[in-house]
Amino acid sequence: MPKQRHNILILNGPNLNMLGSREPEIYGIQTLTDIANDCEEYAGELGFTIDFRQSNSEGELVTFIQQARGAFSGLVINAGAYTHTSVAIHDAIKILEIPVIEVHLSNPQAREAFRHHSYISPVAKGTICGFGGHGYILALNALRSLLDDEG
Ligand code: DHK
Repeated sequence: MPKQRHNILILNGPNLNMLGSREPEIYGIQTLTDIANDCEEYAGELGFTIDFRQSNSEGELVTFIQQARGAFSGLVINAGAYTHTSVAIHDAIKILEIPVIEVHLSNPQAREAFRHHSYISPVAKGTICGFGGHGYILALNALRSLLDDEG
């Protein structure tokens, strides 16, 4: 039976537009465009349509999350450094009634202490970290099974 199609929003926070040249030993050599292209291709196989966005602005990310209500069935978010600081993004996600998967390219738990706390984790269904750009693909897979289970 064909899977039900869903719209998925993928949000990327500050400095993720610099991937490829930004600390490649930590974040890898893929650019954000490479990751977006991989997601686009894989989403097609899963029966998803994706909207892949990046912003350096906390307020803009909050607005994107607010606008996701009614327009998307799932959210994948790498909030970048706002992960560790943003009560505003935490609150915006709390209002959303769709599954949210938190993604990080690196493993923040294996890095500096200030990266160990996430404001996103308590309002996410789950977190995927440490697998570079492949984490986004894992997150799309997680959303596919969550949405299938919802029926
Ligand atoms: C990305 C960032 O920009 C950092 O501020 C986070 C995260 C980790 C990542 O690994 O994708 O601490």
